[in-house]
Amino acid sequence: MSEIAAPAALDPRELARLTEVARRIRVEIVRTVAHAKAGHLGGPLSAADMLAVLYFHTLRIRPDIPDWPERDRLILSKGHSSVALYAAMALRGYFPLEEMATFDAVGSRLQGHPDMLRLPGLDMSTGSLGMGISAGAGMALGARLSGLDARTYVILGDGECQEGEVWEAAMVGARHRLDNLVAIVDHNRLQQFGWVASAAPERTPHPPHWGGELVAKWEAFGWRVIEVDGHDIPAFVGAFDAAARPDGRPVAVIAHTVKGKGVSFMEDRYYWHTRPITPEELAIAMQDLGEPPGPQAAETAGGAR
Ligand SMILES: Cc1ncc(C[n+]2csc(CCOP(=O)(O)OP(=O)(O)O)c2C)c(N)n1
Ligand SMILES: [Mg+2]
Repeated sequence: MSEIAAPAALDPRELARLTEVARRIRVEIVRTVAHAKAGHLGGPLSAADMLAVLYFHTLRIRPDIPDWPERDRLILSKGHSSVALYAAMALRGYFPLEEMATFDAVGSRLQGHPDMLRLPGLDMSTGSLGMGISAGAGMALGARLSGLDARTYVILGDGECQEGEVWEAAMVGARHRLDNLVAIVDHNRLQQFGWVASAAPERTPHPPHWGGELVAKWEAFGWRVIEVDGHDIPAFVGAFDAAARPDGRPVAVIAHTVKGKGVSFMEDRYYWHTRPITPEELAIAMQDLGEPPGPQAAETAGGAR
């Protein structure tokens, strides 16, 4: 039986702070992809709230010492959502926010997919889907063998969970009772070209809602499963607090999310997985995200790389 995360009783000021961080992550995602004229939007936007809670509340990290040995580890296994990770890291102080303007450019530390050899603070290079959870299992095992109480968090896409390697790692996690390992599945029910019935009813043989399938799979592989509304910040805090109370099993947090969350015309539309955004669309997106139009937004829209 999966658990449903009980919302944490957050101080209203802390809730307001985390909510604002998530909003700013979304603004940076859209602005950065518009400026770069390349990049992903749907997946980064669906992961903004989990990243805000992780980087600003849950993770034990020191941005001033990115390789601090006792830090918690975070792997963005769905590496195509790098722009969301970079936004969270910049806001948290790993590097100047202005550097976001170099996203995906030749020579930048902010590559289209995370490169740990370039950017301090990245625990793993990702982009080839299915691999992050294996690295995470190794890190969790390593932490235990080294006597560190660091925790390892891995963010996966739901489409990514079709990769066989995910389930090989899941078996390893259960076999070694890695209860310091937390997989977070961004369950937005879409991948690159659709999936659910609403995306292409005539083409998809899948049931219209397959949420139960992923819960049942992680449980069948011996993991403790916690379900959460992936855009509910107190519920996320509650889920991560619960995950930090070990019971001998690795934890899968199944986060029910909306792809493109926060931008009206992107929500639940698979074709916003990756797509250039026009200046007109950028203006609407900024309005949706409660960002006042400013010179920076206008400049960004037309800016060359
Ligand atoms: C091994 C591998 N196959 C294919 C791709 C290309 N690809 C990038 S994103 C994506 C869809 C991922 O969907 P999902 O995991 O659901 O991510 P999200 O919805 O959060 O964007 C695909 C197929 C890849 N990066 N790696
Ligand atoms: Mg998905």
